[in-house]
Amino acid sequence: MAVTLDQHLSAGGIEPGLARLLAVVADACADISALVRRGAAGEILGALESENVQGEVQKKLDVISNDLLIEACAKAPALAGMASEEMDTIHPVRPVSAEARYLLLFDPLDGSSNIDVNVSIGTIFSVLPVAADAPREATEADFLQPGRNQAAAGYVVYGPQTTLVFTTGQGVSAFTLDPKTDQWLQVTDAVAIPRETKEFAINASNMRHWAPPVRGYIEDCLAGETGPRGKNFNMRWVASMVADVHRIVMRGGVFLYPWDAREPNRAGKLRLMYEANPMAFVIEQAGGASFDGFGPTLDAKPTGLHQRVSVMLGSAAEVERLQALHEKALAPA
Ligand code: AHM
Ligand code: MG
Repeated sequence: MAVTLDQHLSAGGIEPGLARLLAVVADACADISALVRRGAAGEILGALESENVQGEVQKKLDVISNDLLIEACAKAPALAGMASEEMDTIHPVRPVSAEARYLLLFDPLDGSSNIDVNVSIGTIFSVLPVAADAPREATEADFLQPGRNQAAAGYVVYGPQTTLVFTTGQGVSAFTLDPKTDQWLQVTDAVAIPRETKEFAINASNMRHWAPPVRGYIEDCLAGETGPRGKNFNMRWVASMVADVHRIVMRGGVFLYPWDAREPNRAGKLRLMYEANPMAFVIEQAGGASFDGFGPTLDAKPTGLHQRVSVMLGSAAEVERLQALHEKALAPA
């Protein structure tokens, strides 16, 4: 018999307040999964077709998922506040106290441009600790902690199966949602990303805008077995970070959404606090690595809730190679 998420969370080893919070997040994601599937059956996609404005309906589902998470997670006694891709400012829940000692950040529906074409999408979440000498409301400054501080992080991919993957800093566990019983059943509690890979994920349509180290890295991969890498590479790009990262978590690979010259003042497309950091925590805990163009993603010092960042993560050997190429480019001639 497979271990259920409830059994896993109550087995000890995870602080009880955090365990309860993770259970609540998982329940909310099970509800989002049901909502996503109803969309595929016509209720949500139908509205999209009638309006013919993809952005509006995607936004509608983004907002519904956001509201669902906000309402469900507020019930977790250990939660002092939330922040989301869908909200400009933070959402305090209850005063920070010895009990209410966590903050939750999430992207409620990542890859939402894929909903109307029935391609995998997901939810990404990050849990940070917070403390106070006397009860007080959480502030935005409380959220601006390096990813290294995360108490837990993970994602749910709404694909052919709904799968939850998370870490509390003691390795990575994966659970699949059984649609017959609505229970999360453990797939593994020892996710391990192979160090070596022959697969990369990047939106190659941006190639002409990439910085030299990224361009050089991909050119070497594309050169195949007669090139400097001496092996042929495969490429995948789902355009849902959750789906691309999940593939890497399961079989290795490297994911890149780097800075590019389209908008030189923008650090990247993806967000540090609720996309890059939680994924970097999962990837590192599974034996992979993550790099933001300067150093490990988890060491970046955040300056804003919605700040963007360059993302390179996955199999350690590839991330180390990318880091070396960046260091070489910066080195004095
Ligand atoms: P979103 O949070 O608005 O859904 O955007 C993030 C998504 C990622 O899931 C994905 O990796 C990326 O955007 C795809 O971007 P592009 O369409 O430029 O390839
Ligand atoms: Mg997103």
